[in-house]
Amino acid sequence: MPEKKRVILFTIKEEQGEILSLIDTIGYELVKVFYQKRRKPDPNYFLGKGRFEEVQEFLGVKDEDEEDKELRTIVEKIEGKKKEKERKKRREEADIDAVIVDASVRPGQHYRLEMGLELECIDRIGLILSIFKEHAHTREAKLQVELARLQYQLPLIKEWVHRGKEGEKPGFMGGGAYDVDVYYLMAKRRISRIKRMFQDIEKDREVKREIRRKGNTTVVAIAGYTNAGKSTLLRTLSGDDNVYVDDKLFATLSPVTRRAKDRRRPVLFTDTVGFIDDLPTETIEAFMSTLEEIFTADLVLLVIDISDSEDEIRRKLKASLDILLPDVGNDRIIYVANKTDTLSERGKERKIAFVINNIGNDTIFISALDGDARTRVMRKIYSRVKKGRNRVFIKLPAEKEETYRAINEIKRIAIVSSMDFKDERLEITAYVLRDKIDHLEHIVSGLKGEIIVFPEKDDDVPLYA
Ligand SMILES: Nc1nc2c(ncn2[C@@H]2O[C@H](COP(=O)(O)OP(=O)(O)OP(=O)(O)O)[C@@H](O)[C@H]2O)c(=O)[nH]1
Ligand SMILES: [Mg+2]
Repeated sequence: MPEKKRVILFTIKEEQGEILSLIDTIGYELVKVFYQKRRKPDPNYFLGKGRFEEVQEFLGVKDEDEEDKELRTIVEKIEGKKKEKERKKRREEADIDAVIVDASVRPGQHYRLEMGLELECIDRIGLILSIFKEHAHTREAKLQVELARLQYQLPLIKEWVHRGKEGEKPGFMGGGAYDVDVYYLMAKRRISRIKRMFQDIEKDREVKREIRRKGNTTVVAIAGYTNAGKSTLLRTLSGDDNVYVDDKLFATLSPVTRRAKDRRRPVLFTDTVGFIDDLPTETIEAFMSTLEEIFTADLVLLVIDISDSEDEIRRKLKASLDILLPDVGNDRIIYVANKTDTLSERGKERKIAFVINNIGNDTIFISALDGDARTRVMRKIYSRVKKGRNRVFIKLPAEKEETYRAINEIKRIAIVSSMDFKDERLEITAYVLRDKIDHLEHIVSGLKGEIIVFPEKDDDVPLYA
């Protein structure tokens, strides 16, 4: 666990639930919230100058203007001493370690906040990255987080290099073990090294993906905003209670893959890192190899927490689609409205209507805690998988050895839904992609079997009886 910091919060957002959850997740103690209603943050101090001075007062830190003022008379000098004493007392009482800012803070602002408040300044992304760091357990996740942190720090370090104030920063880089410019160069070198390592990891993944495809397994990624219930859904779909679930943000960092509970069903589910608003592209890029799992999946379950307010649902959906849609066609997304169990009888109808109007009538409604979710999700997956596939009925001579070799081949190019022996014949029902029909017919005729290809039908009957 990181040290339990005592923090104050700067925000201009009325909605504070998410930042409070982030602070709670990392385990900091929130002492006071400084909220100011304004459209845009102040370019210098984030909050307006007046409000900022109030904070300095609260913290008992010196106001620079006052410091510069020359105290002339004896009375002024005594007053000044008294004030300084009071400040010191306030500073000790408040005992604050850091200021959290619920926004992305620019390097200049970051510098001014740290200097003006004599505190470490942690903005929204910095906070998210600290949580990532705590939750990163695999080697890959650790590298990803390190890369994201370094990329995030670079412009901030640059600001310090620029201002030439090494060693004065209260929190940054844990007290300045290195010269700022040396650190800057080291960070740059480390970034390129990690990027190179990722290229190797990515190659390895590609090979694994290729193997899965050859095995004709449907790969379904579970994506969605953080805390939407993705891992809970993976538990239900796979029947594996060891999948880690937690009411914290970013409980899952590295992808986790499990087979569908019913082993006859060739479906693999991959749970992925959650999305969140306002992540800068460099941070998202650091997690690209994780996101690749989503982008290359056959289908994506986009999990939406519908216990949230309508505004929150809209905001989170937009954040999710901003990441997904450039790389995943909408036809590959299955929208899953989760946590229906949290809705009251009265609220339910309204929420369902809202989801249907805003997300689409193809959305499935589930509670990931309920076993019924599995049937619903599976049904939907199969109806999507069948799109673009034709049902075929095949009869093969059962006694031939070649038949058994052919079965493997058929499984590679089609989804087999049933296989039975009847009158010395093997009867197979399968779903095959249109462009693979010729190949299948070729295999069957080679064995002197029979094949019937049914026209494609868009029904919702589960593939497996
Ligand atoms: N009531 C209710 N709670 C749920 C449901 N699904 C998930 N939860 C709870 O929501 C919280 C988050 O669940 P997770 O499955 O860890 O969510 P996640 O999307 O994997 O979250 P991250 O990995 O942190 O991004 C946990 O406390 C779950 O128990 C649901 O259908 N109903
Ligand atoms: Mg999770």
